[in-house]
Amino acid sequence: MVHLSHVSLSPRHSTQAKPGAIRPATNAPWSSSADFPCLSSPPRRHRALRIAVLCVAVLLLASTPHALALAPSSPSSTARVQLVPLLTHGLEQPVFIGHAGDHSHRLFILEQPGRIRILQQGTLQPAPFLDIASRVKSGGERGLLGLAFHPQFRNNGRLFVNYTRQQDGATTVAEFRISHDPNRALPNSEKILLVIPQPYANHNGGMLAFGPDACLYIATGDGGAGGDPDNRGQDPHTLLGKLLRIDVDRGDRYGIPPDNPFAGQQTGQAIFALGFRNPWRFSFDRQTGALWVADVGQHEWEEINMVEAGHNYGWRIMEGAHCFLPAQGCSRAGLTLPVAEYRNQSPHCAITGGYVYRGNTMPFLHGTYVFGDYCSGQIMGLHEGRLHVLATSSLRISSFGEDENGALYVVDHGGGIYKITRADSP
Ligand SMILES: [Ca+2]
Repeated sequence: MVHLSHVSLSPRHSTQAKPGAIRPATNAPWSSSADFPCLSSPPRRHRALRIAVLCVAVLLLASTPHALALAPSSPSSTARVQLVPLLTHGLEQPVFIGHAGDHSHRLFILEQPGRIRILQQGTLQPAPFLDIASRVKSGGERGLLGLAFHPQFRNNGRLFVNYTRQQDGATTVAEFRISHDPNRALPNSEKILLVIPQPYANHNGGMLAFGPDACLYIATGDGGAGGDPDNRGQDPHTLLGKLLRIDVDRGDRYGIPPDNPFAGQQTGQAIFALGFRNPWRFSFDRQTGALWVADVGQHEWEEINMVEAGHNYGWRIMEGAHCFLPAQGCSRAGLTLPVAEYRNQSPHCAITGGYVYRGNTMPFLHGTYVFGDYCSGQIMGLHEGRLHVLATSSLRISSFGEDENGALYVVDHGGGIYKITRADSP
């Protein structure tokens, strides 16, 4: 159970947009591009903080190469977390939870078969927010996998999903819009932005999130099978095995931010970073803007990366901080190593990326990257280069999520939603 050293409480960062009610679709001009374009580069404060955080990470990596492996709970810890159940039935294979940033304090839950559900004031709404199950091929690593609300959602009603499409299993990123009823999106409003054919059923990535630059980031897996047989993670001409970055406020379907690493080239313009195997979940630190990507490993290592534009995170040359192909003596030139890793031996099997905690009820957890493992059910934290076990559970952790206040939630693939609280909370 948890034992984290106390850390100082930093000022909370407000992610709130300007006040105002949710506008029904018929009254909204859908003209967000004029007020909130995807920036060509991140805001300066985010960039400066990201560089500072990265420097710390690099120093830790350089000075303590063996500190990466999972450490036991710190004996100096003075605080613990617990999981408080919010929902334990009524959901089918939930794989994500998040908020719309619209001050409504609703939580939106993705059901893998193809529905978005709303948890409002503690009650699961019976009618889905969106039901596209007939368009989704679900099962295994396929299904409705990602959801992101436009940064100006409360004004423009635009949301984005990532799903495996029914007819051929291709990864599909599509936009939908809300209806007159703020608790219902319009199934027929679908606008498909991006279709990426999948050579195999597994490793579909799936996460979507807007960065502090208002660009939409998309995680893709390496296409599947095992060992990335076609070396897609390293191939800059395919969108598989990458983190992508697009501008949903420009272009016909989307635009390419001009500072994307391959923006001026024939292919791969949407690529932001490469060398991933199956980056199932990633997140932005709401205070610093740092981009944390958890990449699911092959047979040995689960890894956490701090991601920067144009960097290569190694797969399939490396698995975590270790050579994969070749198994020994690989060249690390030009590769960026993870900031942390742990072995995926039993009971662990696959990392589920989480969030840097920025809520205001657990100061001891402030600044800790909270994540978990799908098979072991352990909730873990990375803070100042050390890994800690924060809590143990029997959950199959499919995702984490944040609410508008920065509180963290755990999603149990078996059908539950849990809030992370202090162990001494009622
Ligand atoms: Ca890697």
